[in-house]
This record gives sequence, structure tokens and C-alpha cells, in this order.
Amino acid sequence: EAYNVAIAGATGAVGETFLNILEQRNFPINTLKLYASKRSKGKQVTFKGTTYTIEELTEDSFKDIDIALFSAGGAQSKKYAPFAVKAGAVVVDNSSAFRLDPEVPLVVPEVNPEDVVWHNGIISNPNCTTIIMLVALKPLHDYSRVKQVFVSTYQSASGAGAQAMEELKQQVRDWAAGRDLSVNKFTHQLLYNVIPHIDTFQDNGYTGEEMKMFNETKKILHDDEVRVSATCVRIPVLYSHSESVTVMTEEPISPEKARELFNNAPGLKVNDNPDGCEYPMPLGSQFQDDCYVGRIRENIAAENALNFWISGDQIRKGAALNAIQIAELLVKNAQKANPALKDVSGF
Ligand code: A2P
Ligand code: 11C
Repeated sequence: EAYNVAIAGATGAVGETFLNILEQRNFPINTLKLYASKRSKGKQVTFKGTTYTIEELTEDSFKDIDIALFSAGGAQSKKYAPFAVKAGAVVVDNSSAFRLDPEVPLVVPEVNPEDVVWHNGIISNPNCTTIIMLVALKPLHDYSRVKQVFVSTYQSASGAGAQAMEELKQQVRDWAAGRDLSVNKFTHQLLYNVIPHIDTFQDNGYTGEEMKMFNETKKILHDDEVRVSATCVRIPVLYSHSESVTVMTEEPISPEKARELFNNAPGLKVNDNPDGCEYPMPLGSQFQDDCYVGRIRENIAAENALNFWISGDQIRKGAALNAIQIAELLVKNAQKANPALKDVSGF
């Protein structure tokens, strides 16, 4: 069995990676439709040796589509996802539009795969920083309940989209040429700087991005008690988000135990050899499917607290890969309902 797949936002940083991962994982595709804004209409893209033309996303884009992968921004998801659902597609949405809607599952396949079954046509992909953190928190939480998390993030330019990544590259070129730098997508010059401001500030002094980590973690872990306090920071890196995490658990977890739990967890690789100067970094985690965890140590300032550092490609695991793993779970469930279908899922 193969599926009719549509991508909304096919020209974006995540959209391009959808194509790359669908090809790499040999997702069972029958027809493929690629959508973006009017600006991109007519652009050509190659997928598995075939040329596809980008079409403008409209209300009529989803006829006969089985699975629609959305990453064209929240406004487009709100506007067009209902039309995709009406046309009979299941939407896997990478935007924040529906994440906290109680009718919509919010899924990280390594954490709560069981939640894909109760969708009503839309499944949300969590925020990238939340996904990366939860891949590591899940094995700890299963061992001893996670109660509080203090996290600071180091987020790459590509998290803000293809144009934002281009802005950083242009700043590098302009700096080298002695020209004035232009700032458009970020609130300040990113080159030679860090910006502790991602998304908009809320009344409580946290940003939207920080509150996503707070709210989405509760929903994904099905635990309303867990508290996440985040400070989200943009750094002048192109790919991969990194996070410095302090996690407080019900019972203490020794670094040795944590290492063992991380080693056995799906989607994670331990890279923790400080004596050899080995620890996760964006240049090592970029373009990889797994997230890398290191600097695992006891927190010496608080009780039952463990520190670690994690780095993951937020366009892959934080967005496109996670969404496609969700689609693979849908395929797997469809096969369970009808065992005559060939098992093609890579998950
Ligand atoms: P386009 O390239 O035509 O602007 P990123 O997150 O990397 O900035 O990508 C955003 C994606 O969402 C792009 O594919 C972009 O298409 C698409 N997009 C943005 N606005 C719209 C819109 N109004 N309708 C359809 N797609 C849109
Ligand atoms: C960033 N994490 O790095 C953001 C982008 O809720 O999906 C993704 C925002 C989201 O800017």
C-alpha cells in the first residue's frame, strides 16, 4: 500500500527536509503534491529522480490526499488544515496552531506513540526544543518521575526558517566585506551575538517559545504536575539546537544510571567523554537523526537533580523527522487494522 502525500510549505527549511527524509526512509508514496505560497508557484524540485512543480496552497489542494504534512506557519495551518481534513486527509502539523487543542494529539514517537490513535484528522508536532528535550527526559521520567526542569537553550538560526538562516549567512558575507549588516528576521544582529528572545514576550516575562516548553511537556508526558522553566536563546549557528538541562526527579538518578537509561533510549546517543574533549555540539549533531547527550553529572546545588547537555538537529528530529515518524505510526496502525497491507514502515 502506498499513500497520497501533500506537503504544505515544501520550499521552507522544514519542507525541504520533509522531502529528504521521505526519500531516505523510503516512505510509501503513491502521489506527491508540493505546495507553498504564490511566490514559489512553478518552482521545480526533484524527488527520487522525478521533477515536481510547486503549486500554490489553496483550499482545494487536498483532493484524494491521505497524509498532509504542514510546515508553512501557524496562520496557514489554521486556514488550510481544516480543508485537508474535510478532504479526508490526516494532517501532521508542524506549527503551534493546534498543539494545545485537547482534540489534537501532540506526539513525539519515542515518548507517547500511543497518542496517534485518538486523532480527529490533525496530529501536532511539538516545538523543536521541546521534542529534543523530551527524547532525553522520557527514559529518566520512566525511571523516576520528573518534577521540575530548568533549561537554557542555544538555538540555531534555521529554527527561524530558511530566510533567517540566509540572514546569518549574509551577515557573515557583509562583515567580511566591511559592509553594514542588515537585520530583518531577528530582533538584533545575530553574528557575534546571542539573543535571549525567541517568539514574543508574555505577561509573565517568559517568551512564547519558553511557554511552549512548559505547556507542551505537560501534554506529551500526560503529567500536569511537571514544571519546566526555560530561557530560550538564539545563537549564531546554522543548524541544530542545544540545551543545558537540569532535571529534578522524585528519586535521585545517579549519572551512571542516567547514562545507562540514555544508552537504552531510542533516538538518543550518549557522547560523554570530557577527558577526550568529547561532548555533543551542533557541528556533530547537525543532519543526524539522533539527538546527542553528554556532560551528564550530578547537580551540586540541588537535591535529586541531574545536569546534562543535549544537541539535536531541530529541522530533522525537532520537526521533519518527528512528523514523518508520526506518519509512519499512522501507516503502521493502518496495517494493524488491515494486516493484508505490506509492512513498509521504517519505525
Ligand atoms: P514560500 O517559499 O513560497 O514563501 P520557512 O519556515 O523556512 O520560512 O518556510 C515557510 C514555508 O511556508 C515556505 O515553504 C513558504 O513558501 C510557506 N508559506 C509561507 N507563507 C505561505 C502562504 N501564505 N501560503 C502557502 N505557503 C506559505
Ligand atoms: C525557533 N523553535 O527555533 C523555533 C521555531 O513552535 O514550531 C519553531 C517554533 C514552533 O525559532
